[in-house]
Amino acid sequence: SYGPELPVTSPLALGPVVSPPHTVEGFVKEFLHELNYGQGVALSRSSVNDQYLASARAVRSYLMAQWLETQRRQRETQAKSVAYLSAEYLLGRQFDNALLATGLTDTVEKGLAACGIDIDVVRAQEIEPGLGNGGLGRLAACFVDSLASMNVSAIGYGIRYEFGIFRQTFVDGRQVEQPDTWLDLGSPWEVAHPENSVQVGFGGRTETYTDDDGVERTRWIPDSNVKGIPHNYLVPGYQNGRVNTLRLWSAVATQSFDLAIFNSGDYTAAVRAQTFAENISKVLYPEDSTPQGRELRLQQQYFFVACSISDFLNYVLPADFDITKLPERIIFQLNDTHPVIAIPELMRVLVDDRGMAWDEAWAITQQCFAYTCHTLLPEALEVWPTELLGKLLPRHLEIIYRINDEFLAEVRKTFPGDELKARNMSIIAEYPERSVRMAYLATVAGAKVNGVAELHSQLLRDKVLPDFSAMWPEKFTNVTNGVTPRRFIKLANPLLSTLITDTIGVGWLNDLERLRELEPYAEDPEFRASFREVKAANKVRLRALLEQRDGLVLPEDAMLDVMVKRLHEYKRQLLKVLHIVALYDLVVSGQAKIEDITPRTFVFGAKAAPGYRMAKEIIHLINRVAETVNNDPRVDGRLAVAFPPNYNVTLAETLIPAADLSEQISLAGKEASGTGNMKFALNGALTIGTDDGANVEIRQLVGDDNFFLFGLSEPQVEELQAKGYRPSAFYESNESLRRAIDLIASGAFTGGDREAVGPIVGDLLYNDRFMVLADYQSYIEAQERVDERYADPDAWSRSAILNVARSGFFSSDRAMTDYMDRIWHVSPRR
Ligand code: GL4
Repeated sequence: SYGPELPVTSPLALGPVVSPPHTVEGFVKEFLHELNYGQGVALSRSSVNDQYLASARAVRSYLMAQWLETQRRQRETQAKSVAYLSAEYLLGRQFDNALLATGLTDTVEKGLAACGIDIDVVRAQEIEPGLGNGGLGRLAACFVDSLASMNVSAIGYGIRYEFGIFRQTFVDGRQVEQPDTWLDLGSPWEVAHPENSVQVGFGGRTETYTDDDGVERTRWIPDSNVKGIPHNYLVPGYQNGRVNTLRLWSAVATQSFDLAIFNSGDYTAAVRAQTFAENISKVLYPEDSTPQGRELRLQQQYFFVACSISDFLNYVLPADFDITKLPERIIFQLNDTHPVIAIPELMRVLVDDRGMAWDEAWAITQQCFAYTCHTLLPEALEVWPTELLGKLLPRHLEIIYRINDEFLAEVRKTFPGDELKARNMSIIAEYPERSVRMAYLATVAGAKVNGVAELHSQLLRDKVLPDFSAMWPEKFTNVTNGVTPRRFIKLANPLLSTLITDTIGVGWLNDLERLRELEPYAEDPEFRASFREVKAANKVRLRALLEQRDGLVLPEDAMLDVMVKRLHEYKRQLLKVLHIVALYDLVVSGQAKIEDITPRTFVFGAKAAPGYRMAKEIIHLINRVAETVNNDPRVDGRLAVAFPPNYNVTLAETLIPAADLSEQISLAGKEASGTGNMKFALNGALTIGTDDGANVEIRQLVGDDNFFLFGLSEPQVEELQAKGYRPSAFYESNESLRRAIDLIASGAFTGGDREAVGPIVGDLLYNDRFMVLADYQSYIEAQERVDERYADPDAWSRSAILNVARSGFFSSDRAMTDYMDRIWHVSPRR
């Protein structure tokens, strides 16, 4: 099992493992030890990287004792645990988070200073582990943080991608992807345990045989195997002594597999086998919400869930555990459909490997899984062709068929004579090709199914899984997403955190509803002034960062209007572009005097999936608009557009606290929740947004006066769609919109090149799947209300403060409480 339990005869084992002393001297000693004996360098000769690695390892050593103790207690109590299964964890930098959790920030700063080292230089050396695409992966990271901070027994399982989300660069305004070599300079936060590797099979065939008791059984004979090596990441709770585990798997070739080929003399084939194995954890698929259905992706999914289930059953549970009691010890939470193949895998293990009867195994499996759906976009709902699945995982396909047969029998009993219903609900789709609907499989097997915001859960029930919710209404529930206040308030916004603590005292960081106590201060001129000072200082900090990071020089004293998220048509970055172009047009056509325009700096951050053509065109257009607007003397710097490349968690932590306005402008019904929207509100930005995802709940909580709502509602979207949506009608009838589109189409931003903008303009006018043009006028009017409010600094500050005070609900601690109550039925440890 994990953790070095020394033999009792060792003098070192006589006491529990203890942390180094929490003193500057204690840290310095540990740091120098790591530097000298870990890195093998003297302080005087050490590089910044040496110093970073040694600091990180020194800090990690403070967590180790708590980690070992957490596991010891867990073995002792055998409490029910949560296993979060997620193909993505977008962790962000670890160093400051570990310092915060251990309360060592000042100690380490002083200790490093005593060694002549600036902690900021060390901090900047860390490359964040970008093992996720966007919201879904970041949510997983927030959840594991909250579980540890709330003292819940939990383990995160995922994949240790050798290359995380690509590094985005711009060449002539176009996105160019670079590999994310995050492991190159060392990875001090992980502990690998190759000796605890797990073997995972692929391919081959199944056969039936009669066992010693005369029972007919099935076994799977894979034709290849790979080995999963666990890498433990420590997940510290916020100053509570608990350290949970995030276990990420990397794939390597198995020896037996190599040897057979080596012995046959085919050296190159042996190397190919090695490559096959290592490819599995090589790279994160860079698509958010639009999976490509590639074979390697299914291999990744099966690889990590098979490793994780084996790990839990064989290492985490005691050797003598009564497997029929499994639901008392574990709930596997499926983060979207990516890990859903875990369902037939657990069935296979129980029935084939452990000899359990099918019905009993199925009853257990149904209690051990719950499924979270994170998107409604039809193109994002994973389906796997049975041909592919059967080739890669023949036994699992058989199991899925049997699950489906028994399920359809139940459907026919529930809806007698309704064969169409049975066909619609079948886990197996017949068109356009025979395939497995992973969301249906998860719904059939899962104890609970949840969406990630009220509206989304409602639409999930009504639009995506209506027959299932009719059959099992009690299976469906909602848990609105949340974000960790440790990273996204305390670490990201230390000045605001200090102001809050000075005002309402300590304790709010793990009881975020306490931000309510700030409400009366929204009326206090002195507090408002302090609040504005914080915002101004955060803007200064952002300016410095963007100048140093990207050579971007932002104007001073402008409203900071921010849209950061993945580039996707449904999120409607184009609507934001149209607003900017319309303002620009007002100025350059002389319709408005530049002095009458509210100075605004627009900031974009967005990566496009490398194969998503339209998204990449939009990135190019944004960069071209930025170039034109920023360099036009008529604009005089009062409007500016900044698009720093490679938006990631680290940049978010500086960007969000500086924002005045948060752009959450997806077409209603398309953004499942959003979590950036929550981070902005908690950091005192006002939202301009549609009635979509968690925006709905943000608006309800902060109040209509403190939120700029615009656009069609979801039912109105449906209605317009049904009536037949003609974007060109909006173009023709709206002068400002027409001028903006014409200006883009004329090549004004692309050096006269009209072809460069052809695909975008054509799509807007003749397709516009996400109704940008339909919402344009409403958006512009909402932006005018933004300008009005901004012109009154006291009114603006009041609204911003109320956003902070009323957004405590969006702590991921609250989300975890909801999961515990509604889905997991576990409680925090004392
Ligand atoms: C997403 C949703 O698009 C996003 O709205 C949501 O906040 C997030 C976490 O629930 O999940 N779904 C996928 S796929 N990627 C996401 O970011």
